[in-house]
Amino acid sequence: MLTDEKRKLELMAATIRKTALETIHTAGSGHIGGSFSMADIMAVLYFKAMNVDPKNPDKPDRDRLVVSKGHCSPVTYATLALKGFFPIEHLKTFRQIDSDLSGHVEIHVPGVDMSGGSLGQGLSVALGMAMYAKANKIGNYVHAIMGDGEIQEGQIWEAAMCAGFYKVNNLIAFVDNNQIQLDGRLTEVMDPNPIDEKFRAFNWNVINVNGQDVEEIADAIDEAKKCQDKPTMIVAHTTKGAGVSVFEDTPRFHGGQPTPEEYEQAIKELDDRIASLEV
Ligand SMILES: Cc1ncc(C[n+]2csc(CCOP(=O)(O)OP(=O)(O)O)c2C)c(N)n1
Repeated sequence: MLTDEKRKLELMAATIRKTALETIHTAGSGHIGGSFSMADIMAVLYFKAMNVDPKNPDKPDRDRLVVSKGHCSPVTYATLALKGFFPIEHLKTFRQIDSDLSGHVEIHVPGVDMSGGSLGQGLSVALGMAMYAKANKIGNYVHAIMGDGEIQEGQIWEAAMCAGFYKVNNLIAFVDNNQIQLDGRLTEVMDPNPIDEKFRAFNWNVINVNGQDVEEIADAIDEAKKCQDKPTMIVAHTTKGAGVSVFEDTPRFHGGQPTPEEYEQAIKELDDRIASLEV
């Protein structure tokens, strides 16, 4: 990847984080930790990899993304707004009564391909979309992003078995492996690691990446598209709350809110990062 492209994607990831945090702050609620850990994946998907058109959000041959960890609506809505699916100003209505931007991703928001919130269902939905696309020779890719706590759900493994058996190679999934779920650390609750070996056993093409490295993420997606006979699982090794020191690897920021001082510090860190990446 050219240095300038990498810088632009990093700038986008930092801008997505800041926009998501401001959105949560205005609402007074929302999930910071899991939004921040997947921000780099979102930057690469929407600003490099995915064939989508904000002016024509329903075009039939578009690539799809199922945000299976549907509580991460802040990062999803921030990304879609920055991409131009709806005005950034609209984010101020997040989680307000009568707003379409609710706390979990909703399909009626322009650019959203599937509603989420009840964890464990997204891989099955993405698999269905991918199989439909293959059967109808649409030629697009279907992506899904799951949490590492989420994959404790049994339905994930039924979809994993089916996708591997039927060689659904237009399915590109991610696990945001940030090691923290709602109740604390995976190792204290029920650890699904090693995730790569499990998906490999289900006949998936598995790629491990640093999920905070836009170049590694982009390379893995390119590699996934070359694989002709398997679905791809990109195990993204991430840090919950990545990008702001006070949020990083801290279970409290799964759904908890920063103090006013922590918020100011977070915005300052993100502003500094953005300034360092702007030319
Ligand atoms: C079926 C279901 N059970 C429980 C919840 C409540 N819940 C919301 S987020 C969450 C933790 C998810 O952890 P993880 O998948 O690791 O997400 P991340 O850390 O990336 O935010 C839980 C249990 C839910 N949304 N759906």
